[in-house]
Amino acid sequence: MAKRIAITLLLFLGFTFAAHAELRKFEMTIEELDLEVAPGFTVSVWAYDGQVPGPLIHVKEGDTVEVTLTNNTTMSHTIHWHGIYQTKTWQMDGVPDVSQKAVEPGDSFTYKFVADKPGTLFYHCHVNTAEHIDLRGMWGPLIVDPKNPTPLEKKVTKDVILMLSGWASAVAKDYGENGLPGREFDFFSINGKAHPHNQPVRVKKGDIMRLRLIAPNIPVAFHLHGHDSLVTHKDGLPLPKPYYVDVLPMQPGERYDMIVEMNNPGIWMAHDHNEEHTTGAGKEGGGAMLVFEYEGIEHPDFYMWKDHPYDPDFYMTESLKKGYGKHNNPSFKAFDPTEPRPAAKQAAGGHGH
Ligand SMILES: [Cu+2]
Repeated sequence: MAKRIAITLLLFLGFTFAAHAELRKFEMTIEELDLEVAPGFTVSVWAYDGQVPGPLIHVKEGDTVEVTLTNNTTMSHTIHWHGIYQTKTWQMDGVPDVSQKAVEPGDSFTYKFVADKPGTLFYHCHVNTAEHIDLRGMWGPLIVDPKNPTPLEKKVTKDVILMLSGWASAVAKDYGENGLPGREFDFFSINGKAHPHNQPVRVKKGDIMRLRLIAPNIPVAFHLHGHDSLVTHKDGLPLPKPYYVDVLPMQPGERYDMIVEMNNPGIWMAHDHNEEHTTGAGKEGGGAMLVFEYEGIEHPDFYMWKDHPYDPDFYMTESLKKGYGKHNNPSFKAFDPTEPRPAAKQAAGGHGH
């Protein structure tokens, strides 16, 4: 009798858990394409789903994630799910010759694991990382919503993902050999585009904005003008004592969540305070920078983005609202250099400032 009750209880618990956790099944490819980081500067990339950053993967803590990766490039690759514990699934950790054989050109591999760590995670290739991460844009965001969000997280009205990275123009077109010798970062970007080729973030007074900062390959000193930011999470984990900053130092691979009360209407710069990261080919005014524009503030004539066409999903804000799934983003599309550029792509890339 006791045994039967125990089994019934186990079945009930199992059902209850299953009712909340879902299987999230995706297909993903890797494509050999060119990415326009800045006008006139393109990089040969291995792009997850043909885009840099790779597609947003947004799931809930406890979900099972199944991704079938197909390698359409000339080199071998993997996906490492950075931050996931992979309890009893270490073979899904994406490290070539350690947890799996790399996925060869033309081959596929299916990753399946439980999203057992909540927060701002990311994924990246783990083959020859000094080239595949550093030079070829093989990274994308993995956002795992916690089962139990903090009270502050529940107040967020505007969610923004910023992936800050460097690029090496000297070896931009040379696949192989990890870009050595000659790899030196001289272009910098947020979400794959150098300022002012990227986008502003539009906010309104009263917004509670969360910045999810991800630094795939450069150290960062992120500075938002006019506001203090409350650092709430480090590498996905809630901090026991959140703290305020106006400059946030980060090392490659790190993620931080900052929550900012948007209480100071204006047009505000935000940038990497490593000054070389605000340059492109040695010229200042480019790189890992962006602007936060408050609704209702008139744009002065001198404002560089006065008539900038606005893309509300450039920082994945709209995609994050769409619910769980894999979200591709046309703004991050890389292109086939042997084919004519589609007109839409040229229009999106050709805005003035
Ligand atoms: Cu790779």
